[in-house]
Amino acid sequence: MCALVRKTILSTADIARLFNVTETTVKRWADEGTLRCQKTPGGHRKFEMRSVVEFADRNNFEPIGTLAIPEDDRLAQRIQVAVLGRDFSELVAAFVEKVLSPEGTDLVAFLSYLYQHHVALWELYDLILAPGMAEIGVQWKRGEIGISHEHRASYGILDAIAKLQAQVHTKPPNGLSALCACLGDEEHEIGLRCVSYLLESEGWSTCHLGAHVPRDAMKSALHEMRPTIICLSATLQAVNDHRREELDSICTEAHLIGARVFLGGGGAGAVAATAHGVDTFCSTLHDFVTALEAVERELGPGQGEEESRQ
Ligand code: B12
Repeated sequence: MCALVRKTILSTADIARLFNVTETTVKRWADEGTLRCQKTPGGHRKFEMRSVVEFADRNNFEPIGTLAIPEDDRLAQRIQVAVLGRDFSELVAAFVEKVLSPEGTDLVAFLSYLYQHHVALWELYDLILAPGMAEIGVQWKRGEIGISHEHRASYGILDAIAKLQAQVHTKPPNGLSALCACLGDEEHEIGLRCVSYLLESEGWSTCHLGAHVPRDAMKSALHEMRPTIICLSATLQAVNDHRREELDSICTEAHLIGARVFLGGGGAGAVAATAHGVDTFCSTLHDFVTALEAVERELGPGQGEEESRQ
């Protein structure tokens, strides 16, 4: 088993290193009950990563130290150095290695480690998952890996980001909502999943419809939910009449109920050239976060207070 998996359960020394405090302080936190722990039969305190994250959030503590990784784990050491230097190309290489490893079991621990060490959610998605999967696509095209590897990687990632989400810090609900779906016959759904999870972490409520949503189902979901925005993901660059017509009809329907349409993904640029109803194009989640902040400023919970002050 890889060291990063073992580190999901942390020791007193790990926590002390992580928050740059003494072990006595950590023991006090644990004994006071502010930091949840379990005791081994030998009396040693053990901490679950999740409790540590909750504790850090609750108390506004920045994990400024790093977790120790046993020296015999070459990949783990590379990751630790890369995280410290924010060397994303090295992290992408480590990600690809992990995703393609036959065990493939420690992806959650890897992502969780990065998240704990100040790699923001959008950075994880934009700067690691997207280029990592593009690299996997290249390896597949060159015949270096088989289709089973690509499928295993896709489902491994979907599973890992779902599990990571349980550890992600979520802002308080902002009263805004988003409907997320892939455009047309698009099967590439990982990017859309990233979009939904990011929205949730930003305090939005989401309805994730995924891929292959029949047009009628989309329409009824729109009317039922009346979301603030609709997020559509397009990866394929092909722009055919069917795709264009589908996009136009979603935009018309969305505007009828006052929802704004966001379109993103690798194929969004190609679709953009012919789409007229799309309100916002975002090729990255970094841009998406900025666009969401603008919507929140305009329609979010603080908006009324702002107006009454003026
Ligand atoms: C995994 C994969 C698959 C998997 C998808 C599994 C799944 N459950 O999603 C499977 C095997 C099903 C698949 C099928 C196909 N694939 Co494919 N696939 C890929 C691969 C390797 C990775 C895509 C991925 O998941 N990336 C990870 C995510 C995180 O990145 P992302 O999608 O870019 O999303 C990011 C941004 O774009 C953005 N984003 C995405 N959506 C949105 C939406 C909004 C609103 C916002 C704000 C942002 C946003 O946020 C994300 C984070 O940065 C790519 C290679 C590549 N270069 O991307 C090929 C690739 C996309 N596939 C390709 C092709 C051709 C196909 C097939 C046609 C193959 C075939 N002959 O059957 C089919 C198409 C099926 C269909 N109808 O859609 C081509 C597309 C070529 C093109 N330009 O049109 C690529 C580029 C491979 C290549 N180089 O040829 N594929």
